[in-house]
Amino acid sequence: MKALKFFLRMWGFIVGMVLTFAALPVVECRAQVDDIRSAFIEEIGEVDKTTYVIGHTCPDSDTVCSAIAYANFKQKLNVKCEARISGALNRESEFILRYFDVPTPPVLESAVGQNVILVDHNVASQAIDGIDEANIVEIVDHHNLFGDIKSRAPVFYLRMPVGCTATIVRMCYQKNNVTIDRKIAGLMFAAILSDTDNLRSATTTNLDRQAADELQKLAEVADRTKFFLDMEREFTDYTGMTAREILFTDFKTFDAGGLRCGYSTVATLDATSRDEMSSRLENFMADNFSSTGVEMFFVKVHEIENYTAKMLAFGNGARETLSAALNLSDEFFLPVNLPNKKIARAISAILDRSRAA
Ligand SMILES: [Mn+2]
Repeated sequence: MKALKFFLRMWGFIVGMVLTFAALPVVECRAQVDDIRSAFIEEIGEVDKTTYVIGHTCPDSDTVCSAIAYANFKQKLNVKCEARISGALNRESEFILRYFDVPTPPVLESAVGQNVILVDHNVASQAIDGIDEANIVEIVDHHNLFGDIKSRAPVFYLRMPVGCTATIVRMCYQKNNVTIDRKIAGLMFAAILSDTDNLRSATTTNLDRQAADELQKLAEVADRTKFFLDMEREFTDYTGMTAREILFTDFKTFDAGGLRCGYSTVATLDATSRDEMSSRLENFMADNFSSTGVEMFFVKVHEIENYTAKMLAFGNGARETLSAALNLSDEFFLPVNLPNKKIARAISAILDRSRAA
């Protein structure tokens, strides 16, 4: 009897909590979004002007798809919004838009004097030209805070530590009871798979998984992994590109231990193409390393099917540095594809230490 009473009491409590927390954010979030936005737009006197939703430069699929999906969300709340891109789409994004039959948004050359909502970035160096002279209305992002973007008035800033901006955008639809159309669901689904490497990256959260599950159903995609591999087949198609072009497609530099280092990521489809690509890049570097402009050059050639990677290192002491940084065997094989940031940090730590010694 006592147990039953306790059970009923707990049950009532749980139902009460669920109802409260399910209902509250819907009402509050909607009020917050609309109030903050209209107050800001009124303050800058541009109620009738279109706001452009735009992602970072060198657009990837999350940046493009989240811009389209968030613009669509705002349109459904009767806000004058349109998606824009900062430049040419990569092959993966082209595949996604083609697959779901969504037109490519126009390019926005300059943000000067425009009302903009930034998605998938929060640093000026990744934003389109003229961001300092734009009216930033909102930021929706999932990256570390760097804080060098300045706004002219208080902005609605939605930032969550999840694997993909599209996961946050999907939450906005959900919290505001806005229905998601099949095509838009497809874009967000694809963006999540792209940013989280098919839900396998270390950045993947349960929210990303839940979002991907729901969006997959709405998008009517039967097989998640098959769709992901079809999408990546386009992305890893380096046909017609020189080894140099491949090395500089996804390339960043960083300084550590007084040395200028380069870091490149190359994606391949399976273990065979990973090894072929590694040999090709090694052959190229044997003759051309000196023309890359860095003192150490690290390359991660990962493969998408089993999520492994092979590391390459070029330059004086680069192999020893990498070996110490990642505790690697001679083949420089990574049984699980590690995040680039983690690898770069480990390399930096070794170089800084050896300089200090
Ligand atoms: Mn992203």
